Amino acid sequence: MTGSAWSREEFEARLRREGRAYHIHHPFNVLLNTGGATRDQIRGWVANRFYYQTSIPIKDAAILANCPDRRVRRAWVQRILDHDGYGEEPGGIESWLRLAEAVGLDPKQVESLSLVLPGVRFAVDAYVNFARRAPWQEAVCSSLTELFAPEIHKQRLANWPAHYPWIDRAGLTYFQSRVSLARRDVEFGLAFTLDHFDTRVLQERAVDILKFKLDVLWQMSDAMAVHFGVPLAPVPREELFA
Ligand code: AHQ
Repeated sequence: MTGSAWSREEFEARLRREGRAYHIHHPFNVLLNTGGATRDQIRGWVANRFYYQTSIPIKDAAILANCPDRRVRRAWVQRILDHDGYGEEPGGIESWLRLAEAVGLDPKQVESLSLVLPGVRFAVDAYVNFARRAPWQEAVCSSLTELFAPEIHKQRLANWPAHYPWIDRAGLTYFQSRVSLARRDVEFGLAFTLDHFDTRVLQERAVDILKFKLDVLWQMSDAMAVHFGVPLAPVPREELFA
C-alpha cells in the first residue's frame, strides 16, 4: 500500500504495535516466567539461546562491515564489546555461560553448540545472514525487537528467583545487564530508523523487517517448545493477539 508518510509518532506507534507478536507472549516463555518449566526445559532453553547470544556480535560485525558511516559505527561497535567483553569486562556471552552453570549445564558443552536444535540454528542463521546481505540500515532496523526486551528481562528477574530457587541468582546477571543496555541500544536504533525510513514505502518496509525479526525469535521458541514438550496453542499466531 502507498500513501503519504506516517508522522514520526505514528511510525513509532506502528513499530511498537508489533510487540503483540514478541516472544514474551510465546507459550514457552509464558511457561518459563510463570514457574511451570522443568529443569530440563530451562536447561534446553539456556543451551539453545546461547547460540543466539553468541551470534549477536557476529551479526553486529556484519552491520559494521557494511556501514560506511563512521558516526553510526562509533555507536554500533559498543554492541560487540557488550557481548564479547573488553578489558576487565567479561561481556554478555561470558555472563550467559555463568547462567548455564547456574542451571546445571556444563559451560564447555554449551559452548560446543552440540545442544543447539536445527530449528534454533536455522532461525538464528537467518537473522545473521539477513544482516550480512540486507542494506545495513535494514539490519539496524531489525534490532528493534529490543523495543520489547527490557520487559522480558525484568519479568525473568522478578519471577525466576521465586519459581526456580535452585538457580543461583548470580546466574541472572545477564538479564540485569540487558535492562539498561537494551534501552540504550533502542535509543539509537529507533531514532535512526525513524529518521532513515522516511517515506511510506520505506516505513512499511521497516514494519516488515521488524515482523521478520519477531518471527526469528518466535521460531526459536517454537523449535524449543516442540523438542522439550511444551504444549503449543493450536491457533495461528495472528489469532493469539487478535
Ligand atoms: O540479549 C539480547 C540481546 O543482546 C539482543 C540484541 C538485539 C539485536 O541486536 O537483535 N536483540 C537482543 C535480544 C536479547 N535477548 C532476547 C531475550 O529474550 O532475552 C531478546 C532479544 C531481542 O529482543 O531482540
